[in-house]
Amino acid sequence: MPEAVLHVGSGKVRELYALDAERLLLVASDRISTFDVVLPTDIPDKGRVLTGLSAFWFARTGSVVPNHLLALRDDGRSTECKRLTMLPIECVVRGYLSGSAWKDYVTTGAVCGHRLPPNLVESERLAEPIFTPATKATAGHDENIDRAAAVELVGESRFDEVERVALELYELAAEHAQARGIILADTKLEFGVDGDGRLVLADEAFTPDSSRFWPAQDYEPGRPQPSFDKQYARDYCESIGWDKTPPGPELPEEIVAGTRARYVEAFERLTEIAFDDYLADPEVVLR
Ligand code: Q0Z
Repeated sequence: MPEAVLHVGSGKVRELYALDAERLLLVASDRISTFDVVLPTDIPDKGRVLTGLSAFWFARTGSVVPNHLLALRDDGRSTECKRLTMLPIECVVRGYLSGSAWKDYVTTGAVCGHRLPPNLVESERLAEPIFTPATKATAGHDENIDRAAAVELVGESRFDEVERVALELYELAAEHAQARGIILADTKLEFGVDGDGRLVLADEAFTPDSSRFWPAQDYEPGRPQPSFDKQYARDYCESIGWDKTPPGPELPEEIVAGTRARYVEAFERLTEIAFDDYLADPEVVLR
């Protein structure tokens, strides 16, 4: 637990605290959610893997856009962040047709106003990545919105800026991941604005909780893809006939170990840093 600080928010698997007027502390837990339900069993070090990956990406994208990272704490799961005014949209970039985009495409032939070619199949790679913003739902799921709706929320010039920056960040990360056997199918980025009106990348970036990570060797368009990190847990939950309503099932130890190993494998493949080296000194991801 952090020092005496105000708890200012909870995500499903993360907590946010106020350090002072300018700084927040973002703490990633070891909780895992699947089928939108947080399971009662933790995955040891999951929060450290996600925190380390996010910091790794912040350190490598600073030339594209500034980010909120101020410091990485020794526990490996807490980051001190610059406090921003967050934009009221989720900035999603998709290189592959999956999830809600696949559903929208089947129904309408378009995703967030991007009309796509006919006869695409589920999980197909898109000719060009697309920016597909969504509203931030306080309850239930985010809703995909088109350019006009997003411009209503952030203004035209800010929209054009976040679209350009989000696409550039995705291309950089997806190319890095592809070269290491991981398809970054899509990603959700969050941006804020600092006191000088500058756009700043915030929250977490290019983690398996904010992105779809697919093992490249198993990629086969025309069906949903296995998740790099959560597939063992999902398969287990389905194998026991869980109806996907809360509470979720406890995970047996072999499923926990297999899932932890996949998170660590994603970290090591993407960063080329041994996870034990990260545990010994989290700042290795910043160098
Ligand atoms: C992020 C969230 C939660 C984790 C607010 N740098 C920032 N400045 C201002 N606000 C935020 C950030 Cl990151 C901010 N969230 C989402 C909630 C745990 C992230 F409970 N909310």
